[in-house]
Amino acid sequence: METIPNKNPQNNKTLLAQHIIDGKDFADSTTFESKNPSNIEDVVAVAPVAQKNTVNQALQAANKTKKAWAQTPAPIRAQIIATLGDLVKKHKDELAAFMTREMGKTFKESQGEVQEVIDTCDFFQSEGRRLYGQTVPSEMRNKELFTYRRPYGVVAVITPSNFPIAVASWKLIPAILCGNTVVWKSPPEAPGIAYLFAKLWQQAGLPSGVLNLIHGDGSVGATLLQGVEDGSIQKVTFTGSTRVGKIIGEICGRNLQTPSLELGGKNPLVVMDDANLDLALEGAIWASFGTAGQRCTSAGNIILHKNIKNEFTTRFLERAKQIKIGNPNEDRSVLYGPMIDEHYLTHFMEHFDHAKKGGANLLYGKGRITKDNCPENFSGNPEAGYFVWPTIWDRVTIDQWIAQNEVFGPAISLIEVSSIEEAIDVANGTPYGLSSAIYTNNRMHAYQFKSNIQSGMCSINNSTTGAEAHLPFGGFKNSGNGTRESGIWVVDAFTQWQAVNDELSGKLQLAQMDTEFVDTQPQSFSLKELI
Ligand code: UN1
Repeated sequence: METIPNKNPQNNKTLLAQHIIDGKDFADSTTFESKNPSNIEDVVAVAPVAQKNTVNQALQAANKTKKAWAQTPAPIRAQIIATLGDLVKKHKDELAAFMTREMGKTFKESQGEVQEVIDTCDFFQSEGRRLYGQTVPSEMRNKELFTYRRPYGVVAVITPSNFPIAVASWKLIPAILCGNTVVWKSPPEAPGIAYLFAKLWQQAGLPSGVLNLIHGDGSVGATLLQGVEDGSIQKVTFTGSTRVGKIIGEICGRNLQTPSLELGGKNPLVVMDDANLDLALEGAIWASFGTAGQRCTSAGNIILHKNIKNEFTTRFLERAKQIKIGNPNEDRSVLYGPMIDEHYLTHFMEHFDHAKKGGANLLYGKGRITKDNCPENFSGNPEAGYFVWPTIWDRVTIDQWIAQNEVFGPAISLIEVSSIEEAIDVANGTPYGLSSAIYTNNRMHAYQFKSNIQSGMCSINNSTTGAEAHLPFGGFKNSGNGTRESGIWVVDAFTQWQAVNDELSGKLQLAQMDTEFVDTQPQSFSLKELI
């Protein structure tokens, strides 16, 4: 692997993260830098921007390989996933440290993310020995019926930077295990870790052309999606914004394809007056501010029963003031690090105006952290990266801008309600439906919440974040299009059912017409005569 000298203070190297096409590193005329968001002088990786011709070469490699890969027995395909899991385990801490450096989440969270990849490998290495179909009885004699899961062909994978390898692994591992080949466009803020992950796939013995990696921004994604129009892509899987998800849905829809879309969220966290408040506070702080709010499962609205609203607000504010923010590469005790990239920072800063115009009251938060605008226990140099204050909006109502829009940063709104029924209505009052949570010690409240909340994932006495890798992940309403990732459910996204009938009778037996049904003509028969 090539690295280039870097002038950054820690003397870290800069990784040359090329595309990988048909098993070979592949350069391009234009490149871009992936910078450490905690210290933007540190260039973590330099990556090429895929030109149209490069995208086409990646699609050609995936198309050339798809027949041979689909014919490779599933247990053999799965063996590569098992080896990949071993390799990722072996390099867990190196990958985690690199991830923290490239996109800014804490080291502990980066380790957790790498573990999510390992868990996904664990699950799918054995799925290669199942991928069950069914044997189904025929209505004819000497005829057999079967169902098989067949791969689609070439899958385009477009992934986000906030979970640069975990979310990618939710897509790549099952897609490849199911016998598809892939063109993966990495997120522009994390091409380095994507390249390292793709290298581990190569090391695990994945044949050339099965996984092709290209880099670039949304315009490269748009170029890639032209493959849906020209027939060189049979499936698209995307995690990102609802806005882009709708565009992808249109492209796929007019070509009669169903993409897998995991989109935005404005996740509600309800605290009832019968909750354990200590537990609720801990969960609320983590859900709102952990990962600097940059999870699609992060909490957006905290919905508080009026009887505990004041106490909760006071204690929540106290806790928020104590949060340690800073450079996670140098200090492993920070709760959260920087915004992933400059445009995440810009987007975060823009939310203040919208929220104020929408009528929300700013209880806490002072925007970007600088030398002169810095929380007391900040760790590191605030001006070296993209750090922001935790932000709390109070006296919010569900119709306000701040309650309706995903900020994708450490900003939370507090909404007061008077009953469980109102809490559920308010929780359901946004266009999204990804994740949700309720803190209560009343089993009936928990039951009412889980039965009526319009969200794909629901926590009881737990944070909105932290889904386990073998449960279905995905949302209701504008958070997705009904597809699910992870566990056994994702197999439906990457295989299509084929029904086979095998006629052994040596005759043409016409279904429905030559079937030897028992004569069921109504007879003049009355039960009465027997009684
Ligand atoms: C995401 O933010 O896109 O459930 C994924 C969670 C993580 C995955 C989040 N396991 O918070």
